[in-house]
Amino acid sequence: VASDRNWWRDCVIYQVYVKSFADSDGDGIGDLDGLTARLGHLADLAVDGLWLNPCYPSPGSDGGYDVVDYLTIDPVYGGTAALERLIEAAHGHGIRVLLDVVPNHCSSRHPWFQQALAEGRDAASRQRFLFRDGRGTDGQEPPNNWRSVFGGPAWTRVKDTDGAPGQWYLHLFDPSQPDFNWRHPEVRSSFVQVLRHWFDRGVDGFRIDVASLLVKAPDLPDYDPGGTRPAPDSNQPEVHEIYRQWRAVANEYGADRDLVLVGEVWVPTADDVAAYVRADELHAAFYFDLLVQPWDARAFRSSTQRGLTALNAISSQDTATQRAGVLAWTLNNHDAHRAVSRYGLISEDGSGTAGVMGPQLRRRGQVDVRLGQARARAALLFLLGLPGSIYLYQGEELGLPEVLDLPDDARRDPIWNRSGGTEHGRDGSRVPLPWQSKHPTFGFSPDTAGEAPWLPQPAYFGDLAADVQATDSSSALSLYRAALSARRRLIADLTPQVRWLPAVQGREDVVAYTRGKVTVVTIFGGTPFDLPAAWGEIVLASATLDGRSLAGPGSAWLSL
Ligand code: TEU
Repeated sequence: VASDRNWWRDCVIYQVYVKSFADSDGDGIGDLDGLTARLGHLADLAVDGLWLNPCYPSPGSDGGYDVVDYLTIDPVYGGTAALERLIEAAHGHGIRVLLDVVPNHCSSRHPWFQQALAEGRDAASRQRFLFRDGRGTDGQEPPNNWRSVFGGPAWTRVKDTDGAPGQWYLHLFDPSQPDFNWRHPEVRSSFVQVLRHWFDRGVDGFRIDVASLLVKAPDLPDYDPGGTRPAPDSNQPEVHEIYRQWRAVANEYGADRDLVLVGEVWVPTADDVAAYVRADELHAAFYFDLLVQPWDARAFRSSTQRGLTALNAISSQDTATQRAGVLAWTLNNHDAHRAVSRYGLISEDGSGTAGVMGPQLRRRGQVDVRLGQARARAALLFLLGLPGSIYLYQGEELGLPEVLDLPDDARRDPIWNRSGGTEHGRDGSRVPLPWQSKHPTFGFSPDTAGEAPWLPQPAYFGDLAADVQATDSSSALSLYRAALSARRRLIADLTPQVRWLPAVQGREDVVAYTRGKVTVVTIFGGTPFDLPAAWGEIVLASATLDGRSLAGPGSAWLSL
């Protein structure tokens, strides 16, 4: 039965930040034909699917998460025809394509928001958003105390049609990203239409942006940090109804298509995450708890187990025909500092990090890149052994560090401005990829390109270019290739459950788990570790082996 082997239950998805992957036309901006031309890289890596960051028409005030038209692809990325070419070519390699759907908010230039502004305070068109009168004298104060994730208040005041100060609208992110009112039926039906539109064009699924935020508490009460959960701006119970409806839409396309919906859910607990993958909801939900852990044996192990325990609780309600979804594990994305730099941070510079997840995701300071790379390699093998779906972010297969020293005038992330320049934001993980060490722009753009890459590449990217790494068996790229193909080979032998092994050789810094015949072991510290013979043959290792002695930090896979 097809439903026994849903591809998304144990897939590896590669996240493409399209703007920074490969530029085919020389305008300094990555595009879909550039991606299509480089599909060989992804087929060689043996990924099962791609998730593309938003490439819809957008003013680009938040990297495309400010959408003007959900039903077309921006010409700067090649337009809808380029997406069709990509899908066909990717499917030819057996690679599926997921788009990013952004349902919490649109661009302030979206026709609906423009209409709401133009028609004034009593217009029905305002009901699609969250307009409210202000508090205080003449409504000068925002309607409540909510803060934007990017810093500052979550409300902006508009002018009435006569030019006088008018109502306020809610934006949990930038003021250029007004939040939709998800209690409005037209908002609901329009997104069902968006899903069908792309499913009908061969898209295999969606990553759902800030999936937990869509519904707000009725009456929009003040946020009380000591108050009861959920907070009024997040994770309201009614949000789950939306995904039941979306799941039903995906199901209509049948077992052959086996479409996938994966939610970006920044929610407080593992149980909150697991609730999104109940059998009739999303197929997968990101488990970010692991992404925010420090490089520490106990932290990795307990975070992982919290996720698995929560998922098991949900899965205990499985029936013969209805099964819960899976966790989506990840250590990198376009919002976080790259793992190499997070794990290689040796001293902090004490600078502020704004935003909800900023502090854990984007600490700044001095980085030991070699140490960070060794730890990130070890983390990869830890991750790839876990049950569920795995999400990789472009450039991690090259061991790229976060670019922490971009010139300030190059920064594009709205966090930079909204924090008054105290937080650098997320541009450092979005720098265009190096493909060919000896070419201008390291092969990101054609040699004859008229424009420089939209973010400047540091000179050391040349040493990390894909072409250099492809022929170096000790490179990050070679490890990623070997690890993904090992995962593919062994997956059928893996038991669904993870069993943690007791501390071996008194080493508190070593974590090991088994899934049937296969053992995954990670050394968090710097001391070598003797791989017990009882664990079987060494399948692969992220660090140097001397016989059965594995250098730390490092991970190995073994099989009986
Ligand atoms: O991000 C959601 C989000 O809240 C965080 O990842 C956020 O970027 C970070 O906490 C700020 O400190 C999603 C997208 O992944 C992100 O790129 C968008 O900017 C955001 O939604 C708004 O659409």
